[in-house]
Amino acid sequence: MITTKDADFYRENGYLFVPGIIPQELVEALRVAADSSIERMNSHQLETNKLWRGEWLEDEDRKAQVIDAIHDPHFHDASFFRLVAHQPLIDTLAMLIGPNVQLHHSKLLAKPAGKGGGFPMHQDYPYFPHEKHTMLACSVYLDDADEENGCIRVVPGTHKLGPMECDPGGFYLPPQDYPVEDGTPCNAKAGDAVIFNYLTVHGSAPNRSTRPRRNILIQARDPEDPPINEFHQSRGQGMMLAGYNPIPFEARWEEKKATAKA
Ligand SMILES: O=C(O)CCC(=O)C(=O)O
Repeated sequence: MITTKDADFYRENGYLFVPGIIPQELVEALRVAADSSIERMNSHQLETNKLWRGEWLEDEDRKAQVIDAIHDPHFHDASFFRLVAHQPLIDTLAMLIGPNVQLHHSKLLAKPAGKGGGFPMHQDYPYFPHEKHTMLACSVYLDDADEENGCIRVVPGTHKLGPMECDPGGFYLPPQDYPVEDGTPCNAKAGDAVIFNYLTVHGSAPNRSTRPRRNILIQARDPEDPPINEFHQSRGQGMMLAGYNPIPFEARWEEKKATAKA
């Protein structure tokens, strides 16, 4: 469980490192679930390589690099559901968001050894903008992560800058102004988490090691922080992780129907 001092650190810096939040037994089950879920997708001819598009990469690297990703893996394997329902993790999110915590989506990422791609520096805000900026990502590591295998890097305090202008090529910051190497590396052990606000600038380098780097991102918000657009829809979106939803979904639907008719 984090302390109020940790929560103050998050509010000041836009990120927080939380050691040992996931027990090793669950981490091991998640590693198996990660690899088998990716294999199952591929065996159904479903592409899992979701390396980011845009001109931030040389063509040669784009061909060589891979980032396997599965959105909402809790629909693929029950171990992922155990993760989003893990009480110490939920308690931690409630310390940062408030007593009511709502799931937006989750995502499994796997950077394979030697060829795992990176992420250019970016804010998550453009993908799912909300009015009050309560949205955060809780990145849980399934492998030890360091600079060699492409741990996440953050730019502390950038959540206070508000939404920033993106590169015309995509929802990332101009790579010449925001090189990944300038971010603060968040080295972590398997079972640790790195939490960051969706306005905090972050990214990661490719995996140049002989070890995989797998993690799961859980994106959550205060249910009273409405989305600005409906761009990002996800299965399971809106599930309550802590507390209750003061605005029932049905009320939003009715509101939408009334707006559409007017
Ligand atoms: O886990 C990482 O290396 C970065 C992931 C990320 O930035 C994202 O999915 O938006």
